[in-house]
Amino acid sequence: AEVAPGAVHVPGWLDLAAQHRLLAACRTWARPPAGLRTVRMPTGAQMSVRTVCLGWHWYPYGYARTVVDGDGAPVKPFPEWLGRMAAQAVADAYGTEPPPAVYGTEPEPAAYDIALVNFYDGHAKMGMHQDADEKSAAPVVSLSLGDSCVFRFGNTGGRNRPWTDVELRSGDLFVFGGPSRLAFHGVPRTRPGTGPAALGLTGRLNLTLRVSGL
Ligand code: MD3
Ligand code: FE
Repeated sequence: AEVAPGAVHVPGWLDLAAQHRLLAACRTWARPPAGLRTVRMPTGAQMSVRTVCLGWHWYPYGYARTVVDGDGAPVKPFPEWLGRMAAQAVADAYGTEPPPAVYGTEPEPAAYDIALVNFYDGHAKMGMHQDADEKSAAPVVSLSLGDSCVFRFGNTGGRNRPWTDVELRSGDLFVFGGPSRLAFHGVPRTRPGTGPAALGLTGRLNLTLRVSGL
């Protein structure tokens, strides 16, 4: 379903076996060095979500090759299979339509080279923000595992209304390209205990796959 121009939700894109494989990979990436960490904003506030990065390390606000705001270790590599998954996700979301025009130009096909894996416990949330630290307009690919959440998709003008609330469930794909690439968005709450019991995950994981343009 196209929620806004260039913002396409594909419920159940990953079957349970694929969710299991992706979760197993996330568990290995979460281990130190350069593992799961709590991000501290320049204001001093800590994010309630915990994050691990692949390919490039995101910190507020930029990308680095080492965990500059943590243990200093080199960021883990971005695996080729994850890049193929991102390209397939974009193709499946947009179908045979040409990719949406971005800021008045066509996006150049670029290789996905960043993953941000966010872990939400039952209390975690993410405030309304824009993802503007990438130097590429390529679509962002989002994959959800575990508990459902309320995903809030806003507008490009600011963090306030109008917005659309969408339920994201385990296995869902969401692709944000074209005019949606710079929309404000957030996660006001998760729904503890709603994930597939067979997955064996307490909480929620979200992977975003991105093109750094670096
Ligand atoms: C719209 N993650 O990592 S996924 C983030 O569920 C982030 O962890 C949320 O926002 C999460 O930055 C939301 C959906 C999402 C991700 C990236 C986007 C929506 C987006 C980038 C641009 C526009
Ligand atoms: Fe975001």
